[in-house]
Amino acid sequence: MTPIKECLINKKTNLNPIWLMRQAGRYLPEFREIRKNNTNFINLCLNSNLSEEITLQPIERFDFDAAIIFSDILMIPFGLGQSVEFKKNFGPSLGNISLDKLSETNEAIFTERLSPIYKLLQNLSRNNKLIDKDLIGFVGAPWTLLVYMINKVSPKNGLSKDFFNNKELIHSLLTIIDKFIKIHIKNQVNAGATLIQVFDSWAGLITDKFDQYLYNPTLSIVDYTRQLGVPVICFPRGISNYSEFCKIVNPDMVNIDYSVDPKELIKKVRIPIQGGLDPKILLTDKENLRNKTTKYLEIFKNHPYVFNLGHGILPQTEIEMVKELVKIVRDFK
Ligand code: 1CP
Repeated sequence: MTPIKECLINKKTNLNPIWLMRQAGRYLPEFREIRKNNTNFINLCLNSNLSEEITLQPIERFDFDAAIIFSDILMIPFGLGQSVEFKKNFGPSLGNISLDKLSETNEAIFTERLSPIYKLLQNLSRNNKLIDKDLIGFVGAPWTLLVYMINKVSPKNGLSKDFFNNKELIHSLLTIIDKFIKIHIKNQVNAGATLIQVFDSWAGLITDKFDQYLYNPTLSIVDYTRQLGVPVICFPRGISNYSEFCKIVNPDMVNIDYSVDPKELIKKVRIPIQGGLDPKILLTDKENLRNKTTKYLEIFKNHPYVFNLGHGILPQTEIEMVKELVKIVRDFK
């Protein structure tokens, strides 16, 4: 059994397996080299050979315990026929949606559009470099996908004023999103994903109706993934009540962000925990990195814990600091 599964399923402590969110990508020179010649990000995600190479780059450098496929949460809107573009120094930009147009996409069409992602997983699951490692497939959570599909650009400066205006659209979209997230998970599992992570990057923007936007839709995805026999990790970034989330949604593991006090959380939460370290710590110095990393490891000594960050690794992170982080975690006794 892989170290992450030992932790998740057998609740082993002190193993401290490690992988990093966004480990494949922007901070790696070998990624930037490939990206330079592949300016269309969606096409890069749909190139199984290059995606395989990019997925393996951090494994070759740092020997992480899991590979996360090089893809994006916005491949679901793309698969549904909504246009998705990534603009330099701006981020994602999505096209207008109409329910009529979305309803033209059935399971077969969606699966065909995203077939290179499933081919990527099939190839990786046969790759010797991933023996004894997990292969992580992922999806955006319903709320976060709803946000991008309606807001059409990153909500980092807030949701548009009219975001909640069309209740019928929101209701219908959530039904469609639920269906296609499940199809995408099923396809990834059939192609060899051994774990699924659900990224709810904008969960912190939910201020009321938690049942409608956070708990019920996420629970539906978690229950479905479990039925497929694959463990599921949830990352509801920025929410204020992780212990309530764990009680209601009860995923196999929860990834915490860096605003969570880990000492307080383990008093209330029994399920395995992943992550927490502020990615900005990797931009400081080795001594500070050691102190902050060791703090997490000490706190989680008697709790099943997978080392990770409290959000994705930052583009300006130096390779040397990532190497040091892996060493600190592996040497911890
Ligand atoms: O070179 C580039 O400019 C592309 C940068 C990039 C990369 C490397 C984007 C654009 N996506 C990715 C890959 C990616 N995205 C992965 C696989 C690689 C890995 O994890 O190692 C994963 C898991 C994601 C997930 C993702 N995409 C999330 C959830 C995690 C998070 O960071 O919160 C989100 C919100 C996205 C949307 C997205 N993709 C890319 C950008 C710039 C954004 C928007 C972020 C925003 O709204 O501000």
